[in-house]
Order: sequence, then C-alpha cells, then structure tokens
Amino acid sequence: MATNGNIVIIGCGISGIAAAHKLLKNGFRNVKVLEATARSGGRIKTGRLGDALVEIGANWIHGPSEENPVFCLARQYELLEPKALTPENQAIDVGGHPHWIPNFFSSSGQKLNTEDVFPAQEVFAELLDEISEFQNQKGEPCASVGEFIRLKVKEGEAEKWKYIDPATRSLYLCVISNMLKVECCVNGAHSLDEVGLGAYGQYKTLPGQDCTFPDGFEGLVKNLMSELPDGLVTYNCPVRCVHWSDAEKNKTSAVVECENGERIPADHIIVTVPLGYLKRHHSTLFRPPLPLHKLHTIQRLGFGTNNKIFVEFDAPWWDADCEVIHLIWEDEDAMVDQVPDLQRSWIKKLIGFTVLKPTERYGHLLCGWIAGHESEYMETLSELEVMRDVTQVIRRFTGNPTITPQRILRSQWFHDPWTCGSYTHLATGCSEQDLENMMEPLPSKKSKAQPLQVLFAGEATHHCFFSTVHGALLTGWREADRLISHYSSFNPPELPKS
Ligand code: 6YU
Repeated sequence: MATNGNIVIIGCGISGIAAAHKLLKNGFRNVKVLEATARSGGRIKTGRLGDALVEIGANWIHGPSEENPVFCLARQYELLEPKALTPENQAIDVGGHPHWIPNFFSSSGQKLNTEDVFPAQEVFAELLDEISEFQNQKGEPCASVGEFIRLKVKEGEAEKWKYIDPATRSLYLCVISNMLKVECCVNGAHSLDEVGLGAYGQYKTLPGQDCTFPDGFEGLVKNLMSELPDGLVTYNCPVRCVHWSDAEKNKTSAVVECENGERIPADHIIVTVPLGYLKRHHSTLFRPPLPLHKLHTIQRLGFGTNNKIFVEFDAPWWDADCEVIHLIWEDEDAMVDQVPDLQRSWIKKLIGFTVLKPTERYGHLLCGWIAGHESEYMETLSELEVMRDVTQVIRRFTGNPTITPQRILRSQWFHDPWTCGSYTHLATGCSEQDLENMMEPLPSKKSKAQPLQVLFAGEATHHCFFSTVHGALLTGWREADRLISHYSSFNPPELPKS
C-alpha cells in the first residue's frame, strides 16, 4: 500500500499554517514548513505602540459570520468580544463598506458638516454597488474602476448637480477624490485606474459587521501554532529555488533548495509566498520556469501597497463618537487618486484616519491609511520625517497649530523583502481565469510527469476572497484537501469487518 508522501510548505503565514494543520490532522506525518523570517503569521502581525497593541498587517475579520472560517476559529479560541458573537452583528450586511461615523476636515482648516458632503458620498457608494454587479460581462464602458467612476460622476454631475453652485460642486468632486483614495487602500492599489472594471465583482463579501481581535490578530496564529508539533517549522530559512520536473514519468521527487544551500527532497511542495514576492522572484524561484500562462497571470494580477501610520495624541481633536476622519483637499476637484510629485506631496494620498476604540484601551490613537506609490515613498522616509509631515497636515486641516502627536509607528510592507507589497487586486485585463491559473498545481493535468509536485496557496489564489485572511486560510485547507484526496485514492479507507 502506498504511504503519504513527504510535503514541504514554503511560508508560515496563515495559508501555510492552515495547510499544515489539515495535513497533520489527516494523518500526514512527513510535513515540514520553511519560513524565511523568525516568526509565524506573515501579514498577520500585531505590534505595540506604547501600551497599545496595534495591527501592523491584517486588521479586521471581514464579514464575521458562520461562513467565515477565521470568525469560527476566533470564536472557538475565545478571541472575540461578545458584540462580535451576537446574531445581530453576524446579520449586518454592508457589502464590505462599514458605515462608520465620519468627521471631515478640509485643507483650508474647516471641519465640514457631514450633511454637506453626504451627496458626494452617496453617489460614490451607488457607483461602487453598480460596479460590483459587473462580472466579466464584456462590453463594459471602460477598462478600469477609476475611469468608470470619473465618467459616471461627470454624467451624473451634469444631471443631478446641474443647479448647485460651483463651490458646492467643487467640494463634492474633492470628496470623490478622497473616496477614490479610500478605495485604493481597500483594494491595495496605486490608483483605481489600475483596478479592472469587469472583474471587480469577482471579490465577494460575507455578512457580519467587521470586528477586530482585542488582544491582537496574532492570537489566532498563536492558537493554531500551539496545536502543531514543535520543530515543524524551520525559521530563518528562506527558500531560493523550487526544482520540479515536467519530464514524463520522472520518478525523482522535487527538491527545495534553501538560501543556506540545504536541498530538501519532497513529493509535494506547497508554495504560499505572497504574489508580490512571486512577481519579483519567479524567474529564480522555479526550475524549470513556470509555464507561460501562470507567469502571465502573475504579471497581470495587481499587488499594490497599503500602509498604516499610527499616531498617538494626548487629547482628541475629533468628535467623541467619530470613527473615521477624512482629509479633503480643496484643490482636488479633478477626481484624482494620484499625486503629481511624490517628494513634495506624498502626504496628499493619506486618506485620513480610523479611530481606535475603545478609548480606555487605546487612549487617543489614530490609524492613518495610505496606498500606492506615495505609500511606498513614505516607507523610505525616517519616522521623524513622517511624523513632521503628518503633524503639518493635521495642523493645517484642523486650523490648530499646536496639535502635536506623542508617538508614531508605520508599516513598511513594500520594503518587506518577503512580501513586497500588501495584497492582491484584479488589475485591468484580469479575469477569474487568472485566479484559476494561480491555484493550478504543477505539472499541469495534461502532463504525464509525477503529479502534484508543486501546489499553490495564499490569498492571491482564492477565487473570490483574495486579499483577505479568510481567503488565505481557505486556500491552505484547499491544497491540503487536494493531497488528502490524492492519497485517499491510493490508501482506501479500511472496510469495516462484518
Ligand atoms: C483581512 C484585514 N488588512 C492590511 C495590511 C496588509 C494585509 N489583509 P503571508 O504573506 O501571510 O505568508 C507568506 C509567508 O511566506 C510569510 O511568512 C513570508 O515570510 C514567507 N515567505 C516569503 N518568501 C519566502 C521564501 N522565499 N522562503 C520562505 N518563506 C517565504 N486581511 O482579512 N482583514 O483587515 C486585512 C490588511 C496592511 C498587509 C491586510 C487583511 C490581508 C491579509 O493579511 C493577507 O491576505 C493574509 O494574511 C495573507 O496570508 P498568506 O498566508 O497568503 O500570506 C471589490 C474588492 C475589494 C478587494 N479587497 C477588499 C478587501 C480588503 C482587504 N482588506 C485589507 C485590509 C486590511 C486593512
């Protein structure tokens, strides 16, 4: 009887952990995880600013409800607050865009009335709903989400906003610019001009009002890791090359070559490295190189940067009930989501801040959000320079020249050599087929070579939950299941004795 083969998993993020978990639970013994860094969790990373725990990477459980495996695990490990567990919270369905209580500040130092900007927000939300309905129907009016929004707003502007005064219309368009930048953060894209219109509806949301982990997202990783055997993961062990074979009936197994020169033979290798890493290193990471369709998919898919800037104050300058602060630049009525000069005006891409709640836990702590090349540029500045620019903007927008942050901490996902950005989006020209290509094992089904030598997991390989933790987790389970069913055809379950 055939025994289960030996399996190497590359990467100890949530998808690698999920794959290892499922394989071990199903009786696989020869499983190894190789992780480039000194820690598990990858893009799930909880840090500290003073006494407060802050999420450097993944922030929320998107759609915490029964269908979300991250929610179910977090509930099982008792990591959530009572509110997140209520049926009411699980039933709230906002289509991925939580209704937070906003404060709006403008570049001329005014706090704007929410009602005064509401018409622009409403138009924007309606357009996003409309776009979500597109499902590669072909014949979309333009290639990108950015172009579509601009086109529709201009048409709508002619209609709905015909009789309003020029100053109000200009303000609405500046608010649209802010909303475009917010969507750049949500999508992890430099500009919405790079996000495909046709495939936008491919991403699916789950019901449930997004919730956080009061003791940090990494608690989920720690709980899962505590159920895995000691020594399963080799840390500080970057993989240099995956050697596989497309030759017919090649019986020799694939080999994982590590940076330290070690060569590990494996029947199956599950690759979970981020798409950003694949984009940069695919040519050296695979021998022979990846088949062309897979390579083109890696090049076509989008993987941009979304970073956070945590800023702590000794007193709030926002309303007590405020959950999100928007910064509206009054010179941006051209509906822009990119800045012309990175060095001088990168900070204009900062959309504003979410407010960390409750105050008793976080004090007066804000999380700034910034996407795109401006975000990548921000990473090259010193913490002091970032603090200076953020302080200047806050003083300008509040009209209060004395506001001074106490502390600051920012993420640097683009310069993280093992991630090279934040998460995946479907760029223009992408379709569902690209996600299928991403998850396809090597060699392809048509080949007569040893099957399932290289398998692919990670958020970029989920057909509708890409860019999320639950998506990544499900792909780890999916690839484990692929191997489980492969071996169950060799090792049929014992028949019960009659
Ligand atoms: C979520 C959220 N969230 C914010 C920010 C980021 C992400 N996500 P990993 O990278 O974890 O693991 C790979 C490992 O491989 C890693 O440990 C490497 O060190 C290792 N490795 C690499 N190269 C190697 C080598 N050569 N050898 C060995 N090892 C190697 N997700 O659910 N809620 O709030 C956010 C957010 C700033 C950066 C997020 C969020 C994304 C998740 O963090 C991410 O998907 C998973 O953790 C990835 O796990 P993994 O195992 O695949 O890789 C319409 C439309 C809209 C589309 N988007 C809407 C949804 C919005 C997404 N939300 C994001 C928002 C935030 C704020």
